[in-house]
Amino acid sequence: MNEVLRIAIQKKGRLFDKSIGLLRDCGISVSKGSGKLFARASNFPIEVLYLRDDDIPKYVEEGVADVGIVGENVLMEKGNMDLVVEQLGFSKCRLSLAVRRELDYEGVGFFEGKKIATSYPKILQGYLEANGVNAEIEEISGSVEIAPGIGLAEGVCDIVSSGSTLLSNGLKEVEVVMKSQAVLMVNEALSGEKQTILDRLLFRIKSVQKARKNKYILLNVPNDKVAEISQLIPGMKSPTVLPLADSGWSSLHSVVPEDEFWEVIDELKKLGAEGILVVPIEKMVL
Ligand code: PRT
Ligand code: ZN
Repeated sequence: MNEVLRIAIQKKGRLFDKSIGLLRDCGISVSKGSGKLFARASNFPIEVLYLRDDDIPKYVEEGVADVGIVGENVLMEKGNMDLVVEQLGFSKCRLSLAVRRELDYEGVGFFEGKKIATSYPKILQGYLEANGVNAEIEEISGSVEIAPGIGLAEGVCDIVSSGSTLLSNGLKEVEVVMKSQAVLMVNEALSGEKQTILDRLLFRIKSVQKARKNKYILLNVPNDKVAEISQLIPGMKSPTVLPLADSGWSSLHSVVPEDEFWEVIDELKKLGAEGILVVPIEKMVL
C-alpha cells in the first residue's frame, strides 16, 4: 500500500508563507490552495490539509492529520507539548503580561486579585499558579490589547513580537510568560510506512535548518595567516584552501554560523583577510 503523510498547516495567517516556504525548501511543491482544504504534493508522498491554527493540535492528536506545523503558544494552550518533534525557528514571538504604561509595576504580585484578559487561559492559569498569584482570567478571543483601555481588565496576556501593538495601546510588557516559535508536531501512533516518510521529511527539514543557520564564506588570506584563520572558521571539516594567482595569497572557503558571523568578520579583518564574500547556503547535509 502506498501511504501518504498528511500534514496540517495554517490556511492563512502568520504561519502560512513560512510553512509553505519550508516545504518548498525541502523540495516539496504543493499548490497554494486558496479556498482548497487539501493539496497533494506532486513529488513527495505528502498531502497538505489547510486549517485554522487553533484546530491543528486537535486534528493531529486525533489522527485526522499525521503531523502539523503550529506555534508553541497554540500547542501548549490547546494540546500536548510532548508531541513536538522539531522546532522550526520561524514565527518567533512571546506570550507576555502587559499593563497600562503609567502604572508602577513592581512584580508579578501586582496581578493579585486583578483581572487579566487573554486568549490563552490555560497557559496563563499555569503561570499564575506557579507564581502563587490569584487573579481572575477574562477569556476573550481577539483584540486583547484594548481590554485595559475599555475597563475590561487591569492587565493583558497576549502575543508580542515587536512590541508596537502594546505601545500603540498605551501598554508595557512586564512579564514574559513563554517564548514561542513554530514547531512540527506529530501524532503518537503513526504507521511504520508513515514514520518512514516522516523520517525522510525530517532529514530534509534538518538540512534546510542547518543551511539557514550558516553562511558560506570566501576570503583572500595572506599565506602566513592561513593556519590561524582556519582555526577561526573551521567549517564542516576544515576550510578549502586554494592558491591565488598572486603569490603569497590564498583563497579560503568555509562555513560560519550566522550568529557568530559579525564577531568572526572583525577577527578576520584584523588578521589581514581581504575580499570577504558571504553567500547563503541552500541545503547542508552532514
Ligand atoms: O486564522 P487563524 O486562527 O489560523 O490565525 P490567527 O489569527 O489565530 O493567528 P496568526 O496568523 O495571527 O498567528 C499565528 C501564529 O504566529 C501565532 O500563534 C504565533 O505563534 C505566531 N506569531 C508570531 C504571532 C505574532 N508573531 C504576532 N505578532 N501571532 C500573533 N501576533 C499578533 C499579536 O496577537 C498582537 O496582536 O501581533 C500583535 C503583536 O505584534 P507586535 O509586533 O506589534 O508586538
Ligand atoms: Zn488562531
